[in-house]
Amino acid sequence: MAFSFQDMVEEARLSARALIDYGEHFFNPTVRLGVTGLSRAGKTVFITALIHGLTRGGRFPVFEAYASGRIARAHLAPQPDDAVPRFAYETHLRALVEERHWPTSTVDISELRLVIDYQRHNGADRTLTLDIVDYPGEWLLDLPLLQKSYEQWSAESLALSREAPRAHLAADWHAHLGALKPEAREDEQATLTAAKLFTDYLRACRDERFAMSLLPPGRFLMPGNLTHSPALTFAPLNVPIDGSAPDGSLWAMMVRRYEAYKDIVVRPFFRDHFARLDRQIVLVDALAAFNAGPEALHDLEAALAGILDCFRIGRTTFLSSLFRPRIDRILFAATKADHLHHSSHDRLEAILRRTVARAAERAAHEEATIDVVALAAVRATREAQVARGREKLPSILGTPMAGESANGEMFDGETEVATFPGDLPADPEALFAGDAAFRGLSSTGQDKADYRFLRFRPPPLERAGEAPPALPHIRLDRVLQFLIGDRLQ
Ligand SMILES: Nc1nc2c(ncn2[C@@H]2O[C@H](COP(=O)(O)OP(=O)(O)OP(=O)(O)O)[C@@H](O)[C@H]2O)c(=O)[nH]1
Ligand SMILES: [Mg+2]
Repeated sequence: MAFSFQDMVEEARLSARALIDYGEHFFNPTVRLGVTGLSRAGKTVFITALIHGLTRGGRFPVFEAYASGRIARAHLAPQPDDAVPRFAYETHLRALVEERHWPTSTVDISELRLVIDYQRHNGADRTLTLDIVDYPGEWLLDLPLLQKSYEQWSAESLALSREAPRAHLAADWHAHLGALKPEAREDEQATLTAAKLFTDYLRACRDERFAMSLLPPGRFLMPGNLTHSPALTFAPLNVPIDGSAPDGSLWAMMVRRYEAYKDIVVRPFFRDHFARLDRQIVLVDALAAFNAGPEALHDLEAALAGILDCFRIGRTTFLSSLFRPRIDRILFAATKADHLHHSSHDRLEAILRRTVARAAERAAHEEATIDVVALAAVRATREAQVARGREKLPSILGTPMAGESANGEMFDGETEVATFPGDLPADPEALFAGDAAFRGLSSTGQDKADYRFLRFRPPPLERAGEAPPALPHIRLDRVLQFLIGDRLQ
């Protein structure tokens, strides 16, 4: 592989940063835990519940250090990185506990430091610092761009946009693209229109009816302070993969901006955040894909493969073997399992395992250990058996959010109802058997879809005296055991 001057500079910066981190970690053992997932996957709720559980006494029987009483105390410490926003834990917790509302959507990276005082198995007192970094999964899916030329990226994006259900959503953009001549003189207005139509198409794909996952470049849908900047104003063109752009052409302008996107957005993210992580949890909203249909599930599979590739790209892109990205444990977690009866939790886990299987096999020879889990960071439902005729159906009880509807009934956000969420298949392959494997919102109405998961409000909590109430969860302790259990021996 050829390395450019830029790669060398990048490598030097990475190494310097890694040296500083190494020095700090030597005196003060630290785990940097990355929490990621696509938009609405459940990152904010997960981190809030995790911190709350560790600092205020959650019920974690499977988290050994905690259950055996070896953790004396866990407390928040000042956020260490001056340039990264602090994770607004207190605000998010208040929303959940006091108001029974889910936290508002977050679009940027944020970070929080938790310090855990514990006793080793041999009796010695120790401290582990846990830095938790919340960042959008969309940023991660940008990393593969580092290895792609503009022409390659254009060809891949175009091929993807011609598949169902994307082709329909891309019609306006395709029509505009058909009239563009890549070799013609550069033209700001044509570029602006192309970028806008391309972004509209990406946004339409994200709608809950389609729930597509693979939508790079990530910042097009969450531009933040780069809104309208040239680095975000480009789009794919119909150009040959091995062609090169004539000087002064529209094509050359797109290439320049695509490269600027990599320089301004992708490389700094890699260097300042991704390369510094030790452990990673990837949250996945599989239920949103079941709601939408088989295409959404296939897209999710491709996105997860892309995410797993990122961990490899990190290892092969940069020169040094000494300061390579060091993530050694990756957990894929299907969130919101409280929407299912517990009899289906293992099935959800099996489906997620199947979804990441192919990509995980390829990654098997890498240093990272990979696992999957189905969890609910905050359990919003209870379980009950509801009689229907002679049958007893395993149901879940919860308060649907105001505005949710099912079977023609609109909910007010106050009334608790029992729903029968439907069974997931015992054999995950059943869901992957082609585009007719199950019916989702992308091809049929709400009433005919095979899965329809309602959104519930956070649960009412019982207070015992002054102590803050514990948040109910599903398998959060298993997650903790996998992610940091070995560092608390
Ligand atoms: N029932 C249930 N719903 C959840 C849970 N976690 C998240 N949700 C739902 O998913 C939505 C998104 O959760 P967030 O934690 O805000 O997701 P996020 O990944 O931080 O989303 P962005 O900040 O928009 O990227 C919430 O508003 C809830 O409706 C859970 O454990 N149980
Ligand atoms: Mg968030």
